[in-house]
Amino acid sequence: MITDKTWKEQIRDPQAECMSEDERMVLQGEKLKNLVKRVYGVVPFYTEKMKELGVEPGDIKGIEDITKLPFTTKEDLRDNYPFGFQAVPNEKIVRVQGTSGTTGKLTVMAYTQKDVDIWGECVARCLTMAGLTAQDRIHVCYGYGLFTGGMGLDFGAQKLGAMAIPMSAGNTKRQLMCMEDFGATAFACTPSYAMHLAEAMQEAGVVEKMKIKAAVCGAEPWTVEMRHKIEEILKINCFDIYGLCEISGPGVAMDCIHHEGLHVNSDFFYPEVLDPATHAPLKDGETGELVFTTLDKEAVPLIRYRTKDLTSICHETCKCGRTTPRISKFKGRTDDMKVIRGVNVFPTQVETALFGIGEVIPHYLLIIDREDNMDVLTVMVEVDEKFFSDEIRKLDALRHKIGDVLKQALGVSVRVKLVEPKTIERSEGKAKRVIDNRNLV
Ligand code: DLL
Repeated sequence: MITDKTWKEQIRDPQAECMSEDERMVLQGEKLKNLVKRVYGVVPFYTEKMKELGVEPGDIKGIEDITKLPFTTKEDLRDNYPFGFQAVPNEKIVRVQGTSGTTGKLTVMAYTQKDVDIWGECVARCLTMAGLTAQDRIHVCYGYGLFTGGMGLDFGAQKLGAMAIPMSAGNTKRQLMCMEDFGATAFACTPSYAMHLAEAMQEAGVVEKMKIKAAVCGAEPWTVEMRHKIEEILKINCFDIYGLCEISGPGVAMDCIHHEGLHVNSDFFYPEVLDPATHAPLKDGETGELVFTTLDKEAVPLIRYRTKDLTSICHETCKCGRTTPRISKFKGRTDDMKVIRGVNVFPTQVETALFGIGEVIPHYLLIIDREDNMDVLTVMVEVDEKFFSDEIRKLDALRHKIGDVLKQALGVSVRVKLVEPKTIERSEGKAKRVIDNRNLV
């Protein structure tokens, strides 16, 4: 759906984003050789791992040699917390950002000025992909602070020459007031918060007053159905932006107006999709774990970082003209996937199924318990105000209908708990979709 009549495809750096596959591989190969030389003998982790594998910097002659190199995991970063992977002297570091894992210590990443510049450039490419230019005013409601969302979008807006409005998360009423008063033309936040903002604008009757034409949403998995819903309410175009703190932050990849996968800024970040169990490279279209090598990063370069995100890759040229490899919308993470009575379940499957049911709204929560040694999945679902009824019979029928749809979609039976509109907590950052009580037992 291209809702903006003045829409015109723009590419910020055609040389980088539209180069041939061969040219890109040569560039990536040169950068990889240089990267290995930069870390070998400097970052003890890589020196030791390469010695263990019997690989020396001279063995890396091109990008195809990447498979000779060791992997890096989140656990490795934790073991070297906070700055054990640093590859440059302290005086070159200009900032740190972090990610708050659900368990254990933070993952902290340092940046040189060049790292920040490249990060901003990647986000600027993404914003251009969303049709934005220096004329635009970008309302950023990702959190500022250690989380990379706020600063990342800010750096990108600045590079583009657009106006960054650094709102950070929270206080929805104030967000709407500033969006309207400052004439914001785009906003950036998590998809779950975008949905909440869309509903809030609708309720306040201010949709028509807004100048918003695009939203740049990411940081958590979301479905195409959720994108359509936000686009429909606000009559805008929504885009899916991906990134992770370890690799830089938002802007590692984003989908263009054709929404046929997220374009990876692969002149800076080399993507591989591997079988999570065997680590064998997968063919285009096959789903596996996304692994990234940061080709240019100076402060904390990472080799073959295992993201745990599940996706597939496509190397065909996109309708937009970009030749950058595209990764499919994320299904979830290897550690997001819940195994319920032997069946693999992702929260996004529940989201897709719920969008097919007219009477509910896409706010949901999965609760997993163990009763008599059996996994029990309860899905809490909000009923749309229009359909909420005092009649037990009607609600019972709806509950059964949702239960049948979910069983069909997931392959396991589900207990459905209907709740009144606005009962499930709205998140201002990443939404919490699952409570797994089984670990507590
Ligand atoms: O979430 C960076 C970011 C900020 C991306 C703002 C987009 C927008 P972390 O906190 O390190 O960084 O979390 C990274 O979030 O490995 C994915 O599991 C998930 N994630 C990020 N973007 C998407 C997306 C930021 N578009 C982790 N779709 C990643 C699905 C996403 N999952």
